[in-house]
Amino acid sequence: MSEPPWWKTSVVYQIYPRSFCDTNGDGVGDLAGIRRHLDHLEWLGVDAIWLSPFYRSPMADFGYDISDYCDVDPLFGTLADFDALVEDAHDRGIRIIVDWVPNHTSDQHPWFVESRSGRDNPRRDWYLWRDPAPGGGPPNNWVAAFTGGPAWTYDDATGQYYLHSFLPAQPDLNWANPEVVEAMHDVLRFWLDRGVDGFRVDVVHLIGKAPDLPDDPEEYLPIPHSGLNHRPETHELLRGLRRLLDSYPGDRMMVGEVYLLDTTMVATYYGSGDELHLAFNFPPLYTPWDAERWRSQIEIVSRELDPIGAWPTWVLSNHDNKRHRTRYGGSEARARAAAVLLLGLRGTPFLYAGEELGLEDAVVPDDRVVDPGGRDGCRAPIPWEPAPPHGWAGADPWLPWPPEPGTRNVVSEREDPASILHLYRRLLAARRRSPSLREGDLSLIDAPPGVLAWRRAHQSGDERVLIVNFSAERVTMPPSGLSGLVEVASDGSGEGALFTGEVGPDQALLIDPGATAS
Ligand code: TEU
Ligand code: CA
Repeated sequence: MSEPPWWKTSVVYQIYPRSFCDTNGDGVGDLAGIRRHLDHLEWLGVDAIWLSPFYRSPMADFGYDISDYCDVDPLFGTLADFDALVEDAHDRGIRIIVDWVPNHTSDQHPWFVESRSGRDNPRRDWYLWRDPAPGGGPPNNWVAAFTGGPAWTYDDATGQYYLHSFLPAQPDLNWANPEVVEAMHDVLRFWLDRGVDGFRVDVVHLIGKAPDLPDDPEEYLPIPHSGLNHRPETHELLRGLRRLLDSYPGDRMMVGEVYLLDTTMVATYYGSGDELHLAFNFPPLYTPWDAERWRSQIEIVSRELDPIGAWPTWVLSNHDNKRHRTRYGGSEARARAAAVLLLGLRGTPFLYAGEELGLEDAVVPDDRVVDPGGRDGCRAPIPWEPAPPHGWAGADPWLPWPPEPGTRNVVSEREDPASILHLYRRLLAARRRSPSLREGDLSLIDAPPGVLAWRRAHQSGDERVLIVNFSAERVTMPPSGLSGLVEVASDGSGEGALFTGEVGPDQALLIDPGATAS
């Protein structure tokens, strides 16, 4: 029986570097701040870290607009800081996944500066330049994310438009040009040679484009750049990337951000085991706190992914969306139950830094809004200590603190065994103990309305049962002979005792059916 690859059994922790910890007093988190807090991540028990971009960038999209893929922005530190971080993380058994943004560069990237310098420039074709439509105006009807305006900007000097699926400061690369493919493969080699374990690949479904760039059908227009989606060209490019990763030793992986809100489409990006190792599947992230809606998401994922041998991923929060505690109405009890849900499902869970503290979004006053996409609230700084400046280096952080930093911070919650932070730690420890939680099958079991229950089973015989009460009522599970010990309870109550059959309002339980009271 062969061991599954690490990325199937890992819990991944996403760090947005700007918001994690500032060590030099400029109000922006840095690589040294991440390194300083590796002990927190080791204590928590995560297996891998995904770092959002720390590359050289003019920061029009806070690092998702890259002007040098192979260097660290001075705001975050140096390549030496990065190497030290990788080494320290690896010493603690924590893997490093870096963000890679293949669809677009910054307009300040030397490639684009050259490309726009003249129609005859050898790099002209590295980006997507087109003449105005007959009669003037943009070449097609595509709409850009964030602005909602045309995905094309006119360049006076050369009399053509360039394509940008996001901000005008983020021109799309032309992946139909083999020189672009080779240059971007070189970027991957640069980081693979530095020892990274994998890549989180930004909007990877957008890299292949229809050669004639046809208009989007009218019904797609409200969804930015949807007409570019789901191109056969992308799948061919992904197979090339996969071959590159597979040529390195040590199970290097890529998890793709396939921002298509349709699991059937997302599934195709796994190929036949020759494209993405993992793909984000966002419909669950956009599913409200509702048992029936979640049941349906779990069924869809099993139906679409299991038959093709694709391993699921689960995400409740990230740097692009309101934190799930905030989305689910703000109750900590629900955030706790959501932790049991996320860590009890079949697949690789992704935690977003701060969710282990039960953070809510910051309230960002109008005069402190900085993100063109309105995503500042979830990017609030992480409070490490009770007293201001909460373990940051002094200067006001670039965004306001999330609510209640004086109590909702790492030091205070570590001191309190009843905190949500300790709940996350117990759940991560339970996953490490249990092959069924890490890699077992999932089958839904009978539960009262408003409640989801499922069994995880591993070929070794190891089993766990999970029950999540989405409702505000106390419920009794059907008398199906379900017994065992409560291993983890979202509110901490009754852990180590026999399961009584009762589940409290907003409560979630992890039960070990094989265990008996000692
Ligand atoms: O996000 C892709 C994406 O589609 C989102 O921008 C989404 O439309 C929006 O956030 C919904 O609120 C990725 C990155 O995660 C994001 O941070 C970048 O801004 C974007 O790509 C461009 O690189
Ligand atoms: Ca700093």
